[in-house]
Amino acid sequence: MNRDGQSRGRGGLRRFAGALTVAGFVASILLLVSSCGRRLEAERPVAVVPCPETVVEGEGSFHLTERMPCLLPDEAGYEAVGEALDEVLTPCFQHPLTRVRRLPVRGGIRFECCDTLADEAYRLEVTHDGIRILSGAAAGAFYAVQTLRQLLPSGALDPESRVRTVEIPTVVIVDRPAMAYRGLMLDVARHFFTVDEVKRTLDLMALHKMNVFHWHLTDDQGWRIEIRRYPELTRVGSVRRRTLIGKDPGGEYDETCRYDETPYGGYYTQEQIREVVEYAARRFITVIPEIEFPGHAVAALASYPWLSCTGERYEVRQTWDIDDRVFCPGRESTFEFIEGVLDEVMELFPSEWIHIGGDECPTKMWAGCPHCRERMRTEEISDLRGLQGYATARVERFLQAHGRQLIGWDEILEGGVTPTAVVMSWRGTEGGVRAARQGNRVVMSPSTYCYFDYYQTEDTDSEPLAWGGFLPLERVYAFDPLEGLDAGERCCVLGVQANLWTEYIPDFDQAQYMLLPRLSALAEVGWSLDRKNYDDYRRRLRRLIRIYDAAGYRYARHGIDD
Ligand code: TNX
Repeated sequence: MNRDGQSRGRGGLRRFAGALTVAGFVASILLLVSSCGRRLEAERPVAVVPCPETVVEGEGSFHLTERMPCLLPDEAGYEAVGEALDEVLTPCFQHPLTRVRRLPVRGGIRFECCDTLADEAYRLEVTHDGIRILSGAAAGAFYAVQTLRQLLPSGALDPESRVRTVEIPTVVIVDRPAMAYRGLMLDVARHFFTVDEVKRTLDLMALHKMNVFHWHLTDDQGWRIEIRRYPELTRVGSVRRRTLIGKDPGGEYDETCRYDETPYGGYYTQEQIREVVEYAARRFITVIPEIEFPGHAVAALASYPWLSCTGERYEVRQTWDIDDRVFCPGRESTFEFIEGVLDEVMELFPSEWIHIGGDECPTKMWAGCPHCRERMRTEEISDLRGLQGYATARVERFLQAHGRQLIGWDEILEGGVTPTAVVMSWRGTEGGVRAARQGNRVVMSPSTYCYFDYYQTEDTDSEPLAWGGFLPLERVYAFDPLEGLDAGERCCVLGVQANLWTEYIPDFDQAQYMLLPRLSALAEVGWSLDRKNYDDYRRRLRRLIRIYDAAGYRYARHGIDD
């Protein structure tokens, strides 16, 4: 280049630059043509998160081309499987595969129902001749598609890729979840997330083969679900006048506390709720709504003052710690209210389970309330905590009369619960262990392993402000939800759940950062409990983040790089 350059005069340089432009033009045409016909090579070894039950790799690969067809059974739910496949392959081919009623001998993707597999189980066979997916029901096929997504070469994940052929390593994967309940809770009360953001959260869950979205819809700081019979809940209860800036000191507030003086609010209309439930169903995710009762109630009390013991007019809460102002279980009107709310909730959510919260409910207001005293007398309740047990049992009877089951945080155990209630254990696993011992069904969600509002690193100065705590990736991964239980009691543990409380998570960018990659570790606890291995997981995780990158998800690097 030097020698050529020296022999050139100014005209030569111009000619050279011109030639470069022409060469650049030709090169880009060539690149375009070649990328259209481009074949992306298979990447090995196969790396799937959460870890499949067995993976047997073959030699060579299957060349999936954009012209190959796909065959889906007519059984219920497979339409959604087809949509999921389209979502996975459209980025690379720019169009979905053609659906056919019969497949040629070679090539293409064939889905089949298989009676001997459980609903969520699947067998994915990639041979030189094609892809065959067997599953107990559509859910299993959906999970096979999520696995297939992770078998694609990196280039195929890029929505700009435009390729004709992708190589997929030949492999036989037999897979099924270790646990039936693989959940994520999102708190939309402390900070609100739009329908679109909620849908993106559901996408994240689907990628990780998670199947229960627990939607925390009400709390002291905001009521986020439209209830037609009680319009003030959203007119008044969905907006707080201002929000605390920085960390909540707890206890008394003084002039050192600063507030963002802009009103903050948001809620979902019933139509939007239906849209989310439908979107989740197409990803084989059940949505469990949570309506907090009898604590975490200030937004409801601000909307209808007659729901509290004193009838005072409150403001929607602007700070974060536990509040004494709770529903009055002494008054009949409180039960009429909660049943009216749950009537509409049950219409919107087909989920068998309805979450009624039950956590952190101080009894201070009840102590001085004549209605509560009267209730204790007539119901022969000896202590104030018994009032919560009474209120919970009443709501449970109401839900059961409508064919639903009550689920609540582990505090519901203190009031004495019926054997049919499902207990969500958050204060360690002890509540869950106790519940399982007495035969209640349990979801394990202890703060020590499942609270994704906690810091991911000890170097908190370099992190966005968080609740506190320390929950690194490795610790999430180490969680054993069955520890300390015998075989009989283990059957009561339905699964695990990650919780994203959002006091200090103001936007969806940060929500993703707190969720990822820890969600993948918890997904592996739920799906692959019997086959966990942290080093192997980290190797596979490094491949999974290609998908995070391609999808534009924001994620933390802690645990990935170090
Ligand atoms: C406890 S866990 C709560 C939430 C907070 C969370 C913060 C539970 C049932 N209640 O109200 O947001 O801690 O980590």
